[in-house]
Amino acid sequence: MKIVDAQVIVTSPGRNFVTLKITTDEGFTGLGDATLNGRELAVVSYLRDHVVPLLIGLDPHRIEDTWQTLYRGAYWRRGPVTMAAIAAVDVALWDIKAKVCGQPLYQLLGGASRERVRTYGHANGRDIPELLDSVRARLAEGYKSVRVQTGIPGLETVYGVHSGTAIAETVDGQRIDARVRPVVEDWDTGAYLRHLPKVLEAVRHEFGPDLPLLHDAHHRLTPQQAARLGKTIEPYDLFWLEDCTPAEDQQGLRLVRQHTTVPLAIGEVFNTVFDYQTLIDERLIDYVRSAVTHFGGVTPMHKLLTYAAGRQIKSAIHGPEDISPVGMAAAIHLDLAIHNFGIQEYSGHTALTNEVFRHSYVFDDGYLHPGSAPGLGVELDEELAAAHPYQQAYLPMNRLHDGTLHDW
Ligand code: GCO
Ligand code: MG
Repeated sequence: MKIVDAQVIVTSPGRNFVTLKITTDEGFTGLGDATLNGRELAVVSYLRDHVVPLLIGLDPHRIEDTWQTLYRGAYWRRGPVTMAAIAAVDVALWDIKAKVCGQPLYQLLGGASRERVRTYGHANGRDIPELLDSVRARLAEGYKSVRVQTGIPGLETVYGVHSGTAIAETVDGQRIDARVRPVVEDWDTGAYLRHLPKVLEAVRHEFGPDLPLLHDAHHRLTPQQAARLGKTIEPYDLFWLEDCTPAEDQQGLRLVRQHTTVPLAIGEVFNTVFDYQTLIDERLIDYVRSAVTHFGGVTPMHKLLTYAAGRQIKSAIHGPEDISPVGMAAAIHLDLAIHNFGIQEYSGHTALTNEVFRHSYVFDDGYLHPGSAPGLGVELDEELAAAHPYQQAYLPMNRLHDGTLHDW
């Protein structure tokens, strides 16, 4: 079998998604998610200009060799743009292979290790009462585990509790991309460290000790601050504290680990196993958080999770809304198959996104299942995708009161 075509499709049914569609001479097609939030078109160019020409004529069954060709063959390695592009190819080839076998992808990854995939959802509130309402809403949707984020007194807009990505405005049907600028949020670490324990106390008081609670610090603390926070919030029994420090500082986690038993999750900005080496070898984290789509695909994620399993570290594949249903499907197949599964982040997508990307995976009573369709189980409606073209968009940024740029 040969690859005869590879198209990069950009669509914005509410937010931007980049999809690679590979077609073979026998009529099989495979999809891969190449979305990199806020830097989408860099991946589009990487694929169209540098990767697609190399794919034409290759045997789609040679997934490992194609992966190595794209990773080692470029000489320049790693980085989010490169690894998002390679991931899209890898996932599309797995989709094709599984379709050729007539099996859902998880069957090729060893088959199901569980009946269903547990998830956590996001609860956000500008203040504590609003957060409690949001937790109630997630529980009513079926979620059994909830990530809690709130506003902080004295700060206008904070991660998790804002209007989100800045998107191009439309005036009289014309997009005015040039005016798009990142939303700037504000930050005060002291206020956060004082406020978060009160938030967790209120949530525990309202919902009792059994509800698994998660919290994302989004890279904002120094190791010393994270160590102090970990100690303070131990009584509230978090399922995990996520990205407590800037993730690329692997050694920083040693200090955090020495001072607190709060479980730690890290890795959504990582692209390769090398970003995890110290963290896994020294057991400095409990959950690996990479997205299949930013980590080079199913092939390296499977290797990473096997490596992590040797240190009793579990999976927690990144699954916010900026991972398309194609990327979500890849994650859910892996979740079902691997032994050291931890939890799957799942925010769902808008109805329109689910129309553009029709998928076999289902969310039911707080659990996901990939379904039984061959391959990933996702079909792209290209006409509907084309009706919702790319919109320039940026992730927010974050500044202290004096104007200093802080980690977002
Ligand atoms: C998460 C993440 C996201 C990221 C987003 C950036 O834990 O889900 O932190 O909310 O901020 O994916 O594009
Ligand atoms: Mg996060």
